[in-house]
Amino acid sequence: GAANLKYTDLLPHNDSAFPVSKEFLQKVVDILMDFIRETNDRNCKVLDFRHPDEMRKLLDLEVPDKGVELQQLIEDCAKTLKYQVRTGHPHFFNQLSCGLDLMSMAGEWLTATANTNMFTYEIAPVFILMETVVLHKMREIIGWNCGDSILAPGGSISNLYAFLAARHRMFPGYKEKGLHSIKGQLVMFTSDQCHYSVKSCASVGGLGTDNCVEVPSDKRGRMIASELERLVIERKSKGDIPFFVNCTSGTTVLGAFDPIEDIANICQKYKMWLHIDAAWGGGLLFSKKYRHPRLTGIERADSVTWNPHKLMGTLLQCSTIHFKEDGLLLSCNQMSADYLFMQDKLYDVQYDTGDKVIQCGRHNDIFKLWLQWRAKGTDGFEQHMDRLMELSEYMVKRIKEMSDKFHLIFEPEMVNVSFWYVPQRFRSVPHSPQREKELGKICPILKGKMMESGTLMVGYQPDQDRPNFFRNIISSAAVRESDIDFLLAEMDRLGHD
Ligand code: ABU
Repeated sequence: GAANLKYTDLLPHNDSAFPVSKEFLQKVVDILMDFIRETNDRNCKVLDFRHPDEMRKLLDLEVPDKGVELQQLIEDCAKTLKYQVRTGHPHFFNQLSCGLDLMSMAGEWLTATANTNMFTYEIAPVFILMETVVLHKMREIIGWNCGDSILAPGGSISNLYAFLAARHRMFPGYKEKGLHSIKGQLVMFTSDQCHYSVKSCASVGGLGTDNCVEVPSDKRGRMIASELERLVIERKSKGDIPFFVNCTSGTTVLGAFDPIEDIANICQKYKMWLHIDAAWGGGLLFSKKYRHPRLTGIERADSVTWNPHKLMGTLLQCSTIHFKEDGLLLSCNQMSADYLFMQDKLYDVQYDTGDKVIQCGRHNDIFKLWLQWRAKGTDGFEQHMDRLMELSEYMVKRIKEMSDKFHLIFEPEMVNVSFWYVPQRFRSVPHSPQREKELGKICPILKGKMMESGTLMVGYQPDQDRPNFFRNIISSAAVRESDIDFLLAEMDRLGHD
């Protein structure tokens, strides 16, 4: 047993410790298995919510001067997962990333054991080659037979890579000379529904957020292309330099798709870089049924962000950024650190991909995606997308059938279903801005009840046009029609006057 044993009884501290190390790790695996079983058990709760003060008292989080015994560490592992929200539970609809794909998880376990860094072929040969193959395949699905790509730590950083490459393409001198090499004010454009990381590019990249112009969107959250052109002309007439447009394919809240073709025409006319943030909606590229018209024209983009950790269900985190032009990522970001990226190595150093990014250390996010893709095949991803959309359509249908209890905001373009719960006292009241205001007040109260009961998690938020409303996400392979029925019944049970 693990009693009285400490980490010094494990490998590599004790050469004959393989049996003890194996026993310890198997106990950890048992805890993981319990978590996986409970995650997939509809009779288990999604979470055991505690307020931070209470949680702090339930846990011993101190990092001591003298290390604790293995037995205690095993208990620590179990307790940590006990209070973790089960994001793979079929009744977790709260984030864009839901679900627990076991193949991808197996990949993550192997990745952790290999424990390597993704900057050079020298120390990650198989993983670097996998990255090359998978990213090439993703570019083909976008519609390119050329280009370059990289895995980045999240969609926000992927978007930043696009911004940096766009500026480098237009002003290659910026890398050496900095801000003063650009005579004029650079301006970028994005819809008022875009992910906040786009605005952050303007801040981080030295433009200032005032020079990230928010283009109005229509009632369904899609950028109004004529407004984009009007704002580009307006900024040009002031002497500014419009250079970058972010077009969102799958907005965070409403799941809206900006009109790519119209935006691409404007980018072409005014010689601006077209970036498509398909972090969320990119998965629909797999689907012959749903790809068009949502992503029609995506191949006209200069760069595309696409996060497998969202619709594709790859374990967190797994984000990709793709460029139509090869060589740009390297020339933009290369620093040629001569302790890492020596040019006289025994192999072809173009595989030392770490010099293409602004990070040094880079986590291995490819193996879990590669293994998952091997298991599902491209066809499996297509079926997954079609199923998620089918379930969303089912939810919309059920909400419409229960229109006394739920108010659908509009028919969504993807798996974001936006609605209000209507308690008894508002059911006979005609819909109006005042009623919306009242329904909005109910969202945080009902969400609080969901978390306290631990049976369900659905997100809510306000937007420019509405007070709080619920945004339900179906991106988990665990969800079935009966889970949607449960969701609506449970909201009604918890929300009842
Ligand atoms: N854009 C990050 C994901 C946000 C969400 O899960 O709602």
